[in-house]
Amino acid sequence: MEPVNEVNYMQLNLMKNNITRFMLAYKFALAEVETKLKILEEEFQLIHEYNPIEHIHTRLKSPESIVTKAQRKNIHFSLASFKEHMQDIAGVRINCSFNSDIYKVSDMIQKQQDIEVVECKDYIKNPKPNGYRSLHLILKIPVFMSDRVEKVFVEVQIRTIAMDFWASLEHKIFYKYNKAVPTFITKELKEAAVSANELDKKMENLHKEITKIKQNNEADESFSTTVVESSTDYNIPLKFMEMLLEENKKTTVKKN
Ligand code: 0O2
Repeated sequence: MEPVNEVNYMQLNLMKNNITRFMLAYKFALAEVETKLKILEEEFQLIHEYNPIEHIHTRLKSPESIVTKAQRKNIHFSLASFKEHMQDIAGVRINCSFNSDIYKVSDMIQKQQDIEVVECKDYIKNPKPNGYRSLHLILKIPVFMSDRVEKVFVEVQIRTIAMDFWASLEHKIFYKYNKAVPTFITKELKEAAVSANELDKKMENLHKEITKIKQNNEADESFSTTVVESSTDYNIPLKFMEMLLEENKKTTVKKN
């Protein structure tokens, strides 16, 4: 009996090591994507004085969820098969403030040369029948380890805060609910998704208007000059100075 137990123990240890190495590749891929996003965030902020990313959330699918999904999708039970057929073991969710930010962030990710974009599903242009809206990217990321380079899938979901609010609650409401959902509930849920979309549009319009106003103010301020008169500072905007120059020109012409 002794040797058999020993073999079982060794086999168990080997299996444990294999699972740990398998999961580590995804953990490292997530860390790589997170670092890439942080770099983009910081650089974009520096150049444009604006950050299109509100929040980044990463998650590693648990071994239990991997097994459940494999059973649900009829995926062969082996690590190699999970690696080939499961694209969301590593998942990143990016929340953006506005719709246009989603595409900016997606473009920045897709332009990275070491990232292979396997698939792009645009559920914003083509929402799911239940109202779900989000941009999904399936990426392949090279993970450099001590003895090998492994390319692993990472699923990136990019959406606005309003889309995320809807999706998180929808997920919570229907999680593990496999029975038929009453029609009035699906109808109301879809209406809620439409409202979230309206809110997104409204907030983005407000953002555009304020940006325009800010830019005009900045233009005025950047060319303004300060005049000190009787120890009081006056900020003279560019338009005011142009007007004075114009008046000055006219009076000079008249005199001549
Ligand atoms: P979980 O628990 O979030 O991981 P796949 O199931 O990934 O093999 P599919 O369904 O074609 O293939 O992929 P899709 O449509 O891109 O969906 C992948 C993930 O997007 C889901 O993962 C959800 O996280 C999210 N998602 C898709 N549709 C909906 C939806 O209607 N409502 C909500 N709340 N989330 C959605 P999982 O594994 O289904 O779930």
